[in-house]
Amino acid sequence: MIELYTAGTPNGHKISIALEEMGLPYNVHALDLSALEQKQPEYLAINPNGRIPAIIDKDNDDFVVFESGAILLYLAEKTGKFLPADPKARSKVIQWLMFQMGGVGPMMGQANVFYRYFPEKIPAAIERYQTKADACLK
Ligand SMILES: N[C@@H](CCC(=O)N[C@@H](CS)C(=O)NCC(=O)O)C(=O)O
Repeated sequence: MIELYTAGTPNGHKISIALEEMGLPYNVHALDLSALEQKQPEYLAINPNGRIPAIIDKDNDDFVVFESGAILLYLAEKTGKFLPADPKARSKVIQWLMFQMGGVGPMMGQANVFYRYFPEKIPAAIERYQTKADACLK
């Protein structure tokens, strides 16, 4: 059984979708990010970066994985799904994963923060990250 520590955000959804598509059973531990449950010592023992998502694989010596890209790779290796053995096909999957993890994800995250949550409205920051996120997707 996989224990999934998550919240209703894009990085959380990535892992829920993967677990569903792979047909793996899992228990959800929903963290309240606004209550900073992700920064509590019990959770930092699972993910020292204090962010969701993270998993514990109870069927593999309680192995812990954090970082959504690392979790996707781990689950793909575990199930033999979505990560081909052929080097070229495997490389293509990893290229798109790196594209999402290193480009689209962080830029959209910053765009969201500056557009929705940051206490001040800073037009230059909003413009910069919206443009960067858009550029990643064009
Ligand atoms: N690179 C990390 C990013 C994780 C991340 O930013 N998670 C957000 C939710 S999508 C979070 O936990 N935010 C709460 C916080 O930063 O305290 C991953 O891909 O897992």
